[in-house]
Amino acid sequence: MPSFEPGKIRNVVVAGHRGTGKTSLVEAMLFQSGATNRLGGVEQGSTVSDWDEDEQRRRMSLSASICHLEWQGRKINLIDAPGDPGFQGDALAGLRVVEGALIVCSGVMGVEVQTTRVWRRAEELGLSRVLFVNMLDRERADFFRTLAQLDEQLAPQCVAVHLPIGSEHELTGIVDLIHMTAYASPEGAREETQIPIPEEMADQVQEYREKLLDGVVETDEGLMERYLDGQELGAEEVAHALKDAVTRGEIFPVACGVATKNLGTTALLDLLVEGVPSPARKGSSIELDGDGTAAFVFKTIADPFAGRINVFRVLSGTVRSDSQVVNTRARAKERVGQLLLLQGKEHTQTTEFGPGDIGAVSKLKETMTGDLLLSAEQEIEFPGIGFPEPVMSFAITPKAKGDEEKMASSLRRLSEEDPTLILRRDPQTGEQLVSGMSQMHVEVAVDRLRRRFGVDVELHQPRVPYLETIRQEARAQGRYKKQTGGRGQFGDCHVVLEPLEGHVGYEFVDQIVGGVIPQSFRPAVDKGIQEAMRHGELAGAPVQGVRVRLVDGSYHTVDSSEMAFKIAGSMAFKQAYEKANPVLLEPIMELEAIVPDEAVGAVNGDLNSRRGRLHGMEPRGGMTSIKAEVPMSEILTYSQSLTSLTGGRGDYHMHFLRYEEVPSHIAQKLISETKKEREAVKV
Ligand SMILES: Nc1nc2c(ncn2[C@@H]2O[C@H](COP(=O)(O)OP(=O)(O)OP(=O)(O)O)[C@@H](O)[C@H]2O)c(=O)[nH]1
Ligand SMILES: [Mg+2]
Repeated sequence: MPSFEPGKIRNVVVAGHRGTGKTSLVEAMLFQSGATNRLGGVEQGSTVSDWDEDEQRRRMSLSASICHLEWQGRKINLIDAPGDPGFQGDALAGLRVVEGALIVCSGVMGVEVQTTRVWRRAEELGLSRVLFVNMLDRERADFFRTLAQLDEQLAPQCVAVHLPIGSEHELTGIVDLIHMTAYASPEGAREETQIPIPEEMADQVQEYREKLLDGVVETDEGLMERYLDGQELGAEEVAHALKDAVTRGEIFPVACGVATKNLGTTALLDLLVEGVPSPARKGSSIELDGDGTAAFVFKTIADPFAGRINVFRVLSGTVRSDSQVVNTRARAKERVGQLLLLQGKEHTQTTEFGPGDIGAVSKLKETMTGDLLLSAEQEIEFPGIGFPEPVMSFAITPKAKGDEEKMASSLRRLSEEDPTLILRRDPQTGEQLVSGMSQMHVEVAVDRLRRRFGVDVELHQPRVPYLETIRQEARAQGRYKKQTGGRGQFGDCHVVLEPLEGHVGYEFVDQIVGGVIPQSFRPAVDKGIQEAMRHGELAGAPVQGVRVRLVDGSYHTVDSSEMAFKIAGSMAFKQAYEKANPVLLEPIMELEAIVPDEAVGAVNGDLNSRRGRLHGMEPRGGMTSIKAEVPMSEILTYSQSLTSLTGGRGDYHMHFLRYEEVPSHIAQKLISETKKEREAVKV
């Protein structure tokens, strides 16, 4: 494919709720445009964009696919985004680099949770939006009911540009109200063909054409005057004015069809060409400027054959093969070898991508998703993707002993590919944690570990990293003496424990006077104490927030050793600790939940029952943001609860805030559980 000038490119993300037919629609557009010569199906696992083995097995998209086609001499880059909320990272990344969003919804289900979310996101980014009401062949599908919902729930400027001919299983074609023509998809032939507008639809077509014109002329004064004068407006003029209005986000055209029957694609492709602004257009969401080359990497694929592939959007200039770029984050020069044109999993080699285009490159060394590649050092700002924070964590362990390192390195590769999959080792519990956007998100990662890297793993609920600390000063002596035959052991020390501000840190203060413990043995006391602090006596959790003063002691010229003083230190600490009123601390998280207004009562009640403390509510356009502090132990499985409390419409994120004392009745339970565990070990 030759390089396209920016005016002849359209970049579009295909997004929407799960299972609304986005992948099928992309498949149909590729087929109708001649980019492919057969119409694959999701059910057969034969589509261009759901090429990954896990996608085919689950019959759903798990990551964005990059496709392209040519229509009316324009290159349309399509990013087929997954609908499942667990895989939204890719949809968000895609939306960041395009001018238009094609939002697909089902004619049966209408506006769903994810439809609204994608809509809002596209709105925030100032993208042109085209809607497609799909699945009109299904039972109980209704284009007009869906249209009314779009108007009501998304924006009153959603205007039908296509109409269905017939309905449900008797749907036979669509009418294009912009070009005043119609299309049918004859059984067997599969390629959509143009037909005359059925005569019996004349009145309805007239009605909706007028609605469309009303909408369009509202946005254009010149047209408005002539329209009110009763002059006939030409198809081209209308298309032109519509394009302007769509570009400015003043009208959201609603198309329709049946993706699996390749019905509605011709008119849809026309609409994308005419309605979505090209990268060259002033005022489009990503302005191109500057002399040099700049490209933004919005996706990274770990390809089993080609290695790592970075997918980028050219912001300015031309990216050429066999050139050099600078990665601004890694501050490294990267050699661009082969450039790749992606069509799902297929990639063809190519030599350049011009401004505004979307392309890929393999074998860069340092480059990751979110990076900027420049031809030379220059001042350029491009806001990041803003990936959402993961909301669920699991502890992950290999099934086979000895697979730890392999598991860790494979997980690292997966998380490079997917920035919403986060790895972390909890320093306190020592557990390897993996966090993601949903249970399924993490489970898919587990599948991939097995299939791609041959590592079998298990997921567990992570342990809460409790801590222990003291509430008052206490003094104790630790005396270790073993003098039976031969050389003995002797160490003796007195320590005072004091609570440190904020329950954090550890200090060791040497206050020995007169050398009652020789200098050389004092660090051993410190060491012994630190070892004892690793597992507090209450619940075996690490002890923090203690200052230890070493105040007195004695020694024996022959029997004293570092070893003996280490043990004495540990003994002294343990005895003083018991008297220092020790308590258990738990991590408190700061949580923000964004929920539909009608769910606020239920969500607040639930947070209360989780020992949550509410500290603020704010309206967010039909939704309410609830802020609360909640103990981590109570919120490990919050995601499922929030989903059921809000019918899947609630979102939340949280982060660690501070440690706080565990209320005594709960602490008692934890302490007795630990005791039982310890006794079980002893038996
Ligand atoms: N009857 C009918 N079925 C459709 C239509 N479009 C898609 N399907 C079917 O609906 C299911 C979901 O289609 P997909 O194309 O995978 O939907 P998607 O939006 O890409 O799904 P995710 O990427 O997982 O969110 C598949 O079984 C399709 O065959 C349609 O227009 N009519
Ligand atoms: Mg899909």
